[in-house]
Amino acid sequence: MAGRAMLLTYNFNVGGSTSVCSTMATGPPNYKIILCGEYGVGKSSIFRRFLNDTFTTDKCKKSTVGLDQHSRPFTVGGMEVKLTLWDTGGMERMSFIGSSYYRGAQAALLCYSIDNKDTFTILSQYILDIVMNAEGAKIFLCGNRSDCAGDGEEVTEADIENFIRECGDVLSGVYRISCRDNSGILEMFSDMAHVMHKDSLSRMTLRKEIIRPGETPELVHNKKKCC
Ligand SMILES: Nc1nc2c(ncn2[C@@H]2O[C@H](COP(=O)(O)OP(=O)(O)O)[C@@H](O)[C@H]2O)c(=O)[nH]1
Ligand SMILES: [Mg+2]
Repeated sequence: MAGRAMLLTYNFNVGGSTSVCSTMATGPPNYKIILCGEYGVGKSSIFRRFLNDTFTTDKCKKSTVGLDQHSRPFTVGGMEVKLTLWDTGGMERMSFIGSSYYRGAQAALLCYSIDNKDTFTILSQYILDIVMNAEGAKIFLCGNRSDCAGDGEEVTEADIENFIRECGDVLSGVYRISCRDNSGILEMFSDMAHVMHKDSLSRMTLRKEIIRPGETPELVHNKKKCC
C-alpha cells in the first residue's frame, strides 16, 4: 500500500451546490479551494506540492503572511481553468480561521492523516464549519501520508466507507495521497478541477434556461409568481 497513488472511486453528488466560480472578464474560470483539517495532517505539504512541487519534513516552517494562496492553471476538456489553493498558514493551531478563508470557496479539501485516526474522526466538525461558512462549496476527502500506512492506527477502507455513507451526498471526491512520495496529488487536483468545472458549466446552462435573452431576472421572477 505504501506510496501507492490511489483515486478511490465512489458515486458522488456532482450537482447540488450553490457556489458560482469567480470568472474574470478576460481570464479563465478561477476556482478557490481551501485546505481544512487538523494541524499536522499535511495541509501545508499539499500546498507546497501545489506551489512548487517540493516536500520538507520541517514541521515548524511557518507561513510568512498568515494566509497562503497560490493559483495554477489546469486543463479541463481542452479548456483552461485556474485553481487557487488556500492554506491556513497554521491558524487552525490557534483555533482561529477567519471567515475570509471560507468566503467564496468553490471547494474544500478535507484532509486527514491515514496513520492517525483522531484526525479522521474529527472531520464531521470540519464539515459543519465548511457548510456554515462556505455555502455551496464542494467537499473532497483527502487521506494523506499513504506512505505511512501500517505505521500507526490506520484509517481503514471500512472507516472511509462508513464516513461516506454518514455524509450522504456531501462528498464530491475521495483521494489517497502521499506528499512525501508525491503520489496521487496531481491526479487529485485534476479530478477536482473536472468536478468543479462540470458543476460550473451545468449551473451556467441552468441560468441560460431560466433567464432567456431579453429577459431580466425580475421578469423571470414575476413570471414564476403568476404561474
Ligand atoms: N511521511 C510523510 N510525512 C508527511 C507527509 N505529508 C506531510 N508530512 C509531514 O507531516 C508534518 C506536518 O505536515 P504539514 O504540512 O506541516 O501539516 P499541516 O499542519 O496540516 O500544514 C511535516 O513534518 C511533514 O513533513 C507525507 O505524505 N508523508
Ligand atoms: Mg500548515
